[in-house]
Amino acid sequence: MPKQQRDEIFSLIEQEKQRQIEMIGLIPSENAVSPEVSEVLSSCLSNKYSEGYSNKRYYEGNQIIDKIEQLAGERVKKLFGVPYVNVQPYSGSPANLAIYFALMQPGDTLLGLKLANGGHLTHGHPKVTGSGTFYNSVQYGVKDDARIDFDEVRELAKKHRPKVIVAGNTAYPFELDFKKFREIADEVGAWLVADISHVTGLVVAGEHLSPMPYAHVVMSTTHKTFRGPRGAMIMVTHEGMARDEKLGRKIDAAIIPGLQGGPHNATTAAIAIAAAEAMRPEFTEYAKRVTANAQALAEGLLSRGVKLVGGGTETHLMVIDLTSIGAGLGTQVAFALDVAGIYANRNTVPAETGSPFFPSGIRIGTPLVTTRGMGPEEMDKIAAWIARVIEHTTTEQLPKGKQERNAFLKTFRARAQKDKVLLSIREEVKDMATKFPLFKW
Ligand code: DSN
Repeated sequence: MPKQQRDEIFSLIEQEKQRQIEMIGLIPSENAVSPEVSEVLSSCLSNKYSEGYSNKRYYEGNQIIDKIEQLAGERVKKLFGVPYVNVQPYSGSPANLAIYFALMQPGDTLLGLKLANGGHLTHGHPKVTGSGTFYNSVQYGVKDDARIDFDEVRELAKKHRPKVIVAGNTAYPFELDFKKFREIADEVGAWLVADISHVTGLVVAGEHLSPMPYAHVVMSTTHKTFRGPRGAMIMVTHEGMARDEKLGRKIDAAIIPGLQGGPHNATTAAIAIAAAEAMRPEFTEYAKRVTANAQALAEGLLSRGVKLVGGGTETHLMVIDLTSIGAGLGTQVAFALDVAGIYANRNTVPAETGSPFFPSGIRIGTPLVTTRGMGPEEMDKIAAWIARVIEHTTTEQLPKGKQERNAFLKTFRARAQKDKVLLSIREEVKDMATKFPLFKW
């Protein structure tokens, strides 16, 4: 390969690494993997095709891959105390689709949490998603206190008789009550699917209620608080097996031939590594520090007058609510934070008065900063920087019309990139962030 072409991509990777080291990452679905997970991901395993399952492959030469996949499966089953797991899903979205494919017919009813209230696109977001168009999607929401409205869940379940109820989220700061979901699922004969992608690490450490005694099927991505490679796993719990002993085989068939081709074997091996890491006492300590840091970050923000959806957090994440300052300010604040060295993502809030592109919230969380070894003292500093950025960049309200908004954003971005206050915060952030390596137990 010509050196220049090689260097082009390797220098960009180096720049991205430097960006990650110098900045503070608060996107709650991101993390940094251990050197071992990283090494396995770049191994020769990705050279191999292995469609099928152990001892039943469609390609030869899979003697070793079989052992790797079995090892990954055994470790995950042991970690979560479940009788079945499939570690082949490419990521959370295809994994959720595979579960629906196994449990429902097109047109059957799916009940999930609204995207704007903290749910995920694949939980039946209407019109634009597969889950919202292949199935009859009905969506529940949250109450004024930003907690799930279980009266509404029950009412909708009784009215629409869903085949599947999804208990899961991506921007919901409170613990999910799987027991209540299961009671409702039983009342209408629905399957209960728990999507614990965000909180898997917390579940392992006992920092979040486990869905295993309640849900029939549990899905998790493997790269968020679980801190493994980008991938996913689908578990069938004893509850699921009791209801349908062939459920595992149905999930397998939904993955391949249903929706996927060859599994990503390097990812499978990295899941085996991550599962072993999650069995260590250091991981439990890590997950406890994630929630303690989230508490410290929330307190630091609240004490500086920054409002949070639901008034706080019980997990690793929280959503800053800018509504009281002005509708739709999330986009400009997220951009300004990025200039200041802190990256997060704009997000809708439950009582949204902005729009999906100009929402009024910022979603933040502590999995990555905790992996880097930061603690409550650093969380307070981060809260102070966020509060300064919000105060500094929300003096102007967002204009009303679409064109006016886009024009405003363009000039806002140009100004922010040269803004002295934001750039001086960026230096302070860099000074602190570079003291913490990307991965530290
Ligand atoms: N994109 C993930 C998240 O940020 O929560 C969910 O798919």
